[in-house]
Amino acid sequence: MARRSKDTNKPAPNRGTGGETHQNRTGKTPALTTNQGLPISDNQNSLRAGSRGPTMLEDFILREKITHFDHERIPERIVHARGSGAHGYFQPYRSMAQLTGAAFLQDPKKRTPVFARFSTVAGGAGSGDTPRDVRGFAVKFYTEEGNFDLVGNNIPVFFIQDAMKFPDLVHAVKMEPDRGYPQAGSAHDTFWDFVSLMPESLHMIMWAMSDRTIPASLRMMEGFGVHTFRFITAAGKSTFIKFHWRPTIGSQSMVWNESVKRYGADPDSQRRDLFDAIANGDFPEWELSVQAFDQKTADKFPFDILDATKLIPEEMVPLTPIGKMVLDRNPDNFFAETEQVAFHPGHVVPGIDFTNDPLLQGRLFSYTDTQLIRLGGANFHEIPINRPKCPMANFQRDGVRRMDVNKGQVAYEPNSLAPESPREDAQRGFRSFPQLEAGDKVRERSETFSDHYSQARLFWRSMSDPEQLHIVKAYVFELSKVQTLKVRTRVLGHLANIDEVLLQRVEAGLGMEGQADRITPARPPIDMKPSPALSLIKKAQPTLKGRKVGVLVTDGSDPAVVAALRTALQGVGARMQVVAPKIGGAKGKGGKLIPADHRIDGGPSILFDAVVVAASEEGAEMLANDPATIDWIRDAFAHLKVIGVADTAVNLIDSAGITPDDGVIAFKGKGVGGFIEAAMAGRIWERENPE
Ligand code: HDE
Repeated sequence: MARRSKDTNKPAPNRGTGGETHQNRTGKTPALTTNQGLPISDNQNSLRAGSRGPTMLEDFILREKITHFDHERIPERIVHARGSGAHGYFQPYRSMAQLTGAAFLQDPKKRTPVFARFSTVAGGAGSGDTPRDVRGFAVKFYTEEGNFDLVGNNIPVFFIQDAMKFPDLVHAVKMEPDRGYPQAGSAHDTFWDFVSLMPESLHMIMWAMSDRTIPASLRMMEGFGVHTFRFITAAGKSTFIKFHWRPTIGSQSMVWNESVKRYGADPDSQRRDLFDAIANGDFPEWELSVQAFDQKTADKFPFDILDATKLIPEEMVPLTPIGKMVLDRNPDNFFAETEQVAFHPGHVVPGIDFTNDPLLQGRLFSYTDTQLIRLGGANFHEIPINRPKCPMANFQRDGVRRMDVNKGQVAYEPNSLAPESPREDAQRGFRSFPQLEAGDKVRERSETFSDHYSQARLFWRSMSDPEQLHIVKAYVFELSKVQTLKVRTRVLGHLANIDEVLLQRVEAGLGMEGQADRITPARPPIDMKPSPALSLIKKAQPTLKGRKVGVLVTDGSDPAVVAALRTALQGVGARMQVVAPKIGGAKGKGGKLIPADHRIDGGPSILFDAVVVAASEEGAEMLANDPATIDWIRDAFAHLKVIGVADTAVNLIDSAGITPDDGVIAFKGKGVGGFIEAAMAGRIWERENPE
């Protein structure tokens, strides 16, 4: 007879025989079950032959759990793998009926639910948030006429003109296939080799080397639809449009050294920042605008509106604001929503249509195709995040992981057996704009696509001095990582066609004066009028809205100063976080606890937009030789941040070896108000070392 050494049916105690924790169900908590609903008695131990014996194949509970775990990952996105998302809504300012019949743009009272996903492009899903990279800016509008996806980037142009080149571009920028690095970075030979042979990429490269690719926060990024689309009115009139998103708190970028250090200090800094802001009720907002223009205007541009490497300066066609997006809810489940969301530029609604941009045309194929492999079959539209929120009905059936249980005998159309089944809608159904198309069947790019340098020059000449300096430094940094000399000289050749001053500065930074491998442009560049709207610094408004300020305190710090700062910062819409030697907080002057958000080495100044050193005199003495504290102050200074200094902390600034300048604000003279005013003005560009 089988022998049982103990009764395994009795309720598990809070601690098992091996000392492991067991949490037992109480009246209110639900039972933990298998996927078949079977209550589980022990979630800590597998079934084994004796407490020190081998695990048994019979353990169907263990096998179910491990099998599910083994399949928890799906293939990640080939590009834009690393992303962060949020829910929200879009609301138009007024009816846009004069431009489009799209139902969600008619009524200023109507809120359309949205889900937005921001991403880096090159790195894998587990890479960090702050490499130098383009950011994806994709928004799904769940409109009453179906889902509209605006799948854009934080840069208004793209690297290539034809979808045919996309796999090459991505293979060139991704980690090199033999060595498996670099992860999430363009500073390597294959990327620069490719772009040096692709003059059409040079405009986008200027943007990629600019501050745009190191945004301070996802909440502060501009977004662009990139391609020219069409708005179509109810009466069928077409207007060309370009989509623009503008964050209402303004745009801001990091400096390069800061972004490098942030990657280490907190690889999730931007995902965390977005999540925290929404959790704190500080909802990110963007204004959606369009540049709207007709064919006659398009014909006057010195570039082709079908060429995705070109933008339309706002000074030529101003932005028409059409509404606002607010992101006010974090995902409940990252995987189910942010990972499984499937965007597609082909998801449009009546009133929005495509143009013949050959990059867009290729995208219209790619996105469904990629979801088939990524989300495991043709039914990805049934995943809750992808389902339209309006009625959806057709005769598509079956397939892997079909969730809908479609009823009835009829799965075809036309039919007479199911008169209640879905039918065409001649009035409200989507109709493509009937553009006349005629031409030879060719593999040929239009000659109107051949000016590759004028807009790169326009961008360079539209930048402020600090932005130009950053571009030069970025080229020098990236090209210094390129080991193949002829790739470097070829890139210099392109710079010669953009701007001689840019060329000279980059050559000097590389120590490669006069080595440009000159390239004859397909079409000589022209001088376009600079566009100040392209410069983030020129259009920045003084603000601390949505910004984070770190305050360093120690035992003995004055709680009144900390409280005054908090009130003042809240008043201007900023968030304050306290950094102390210990996470338990600091014992303030008079014995009052000042709670801490970070320990000093876990909350480096890299995470903040401006900082305050509010150590007590004793605290300043104690931290004078603490490397994390000295880095905290020195980094803030090197990253051009405004530093407020409480009266008691002046010596600590000395200990960090900093010579105070206009951005180091002593509370003694200027008070908390003086600090806030300086911090609102942004970074101290004068502090920056020239190249
Ligand atoms: Fe994408 N792109 N793309 N792209 N793209 C993808 O779709 C592709 C392009 C953009 O958060 C993929 O679901 C081709 C331009 C964003 O889920 C894939 C071409 C722009 C996202 C794909 C382009 C974008 C993607 C990978 C050249 C800016 C992330 C996974 C013809 C206007 C969306 C996926 C998200 C994702 C293909 C060019 C933006 C493979 C073939 C230009 C924001 O289908």
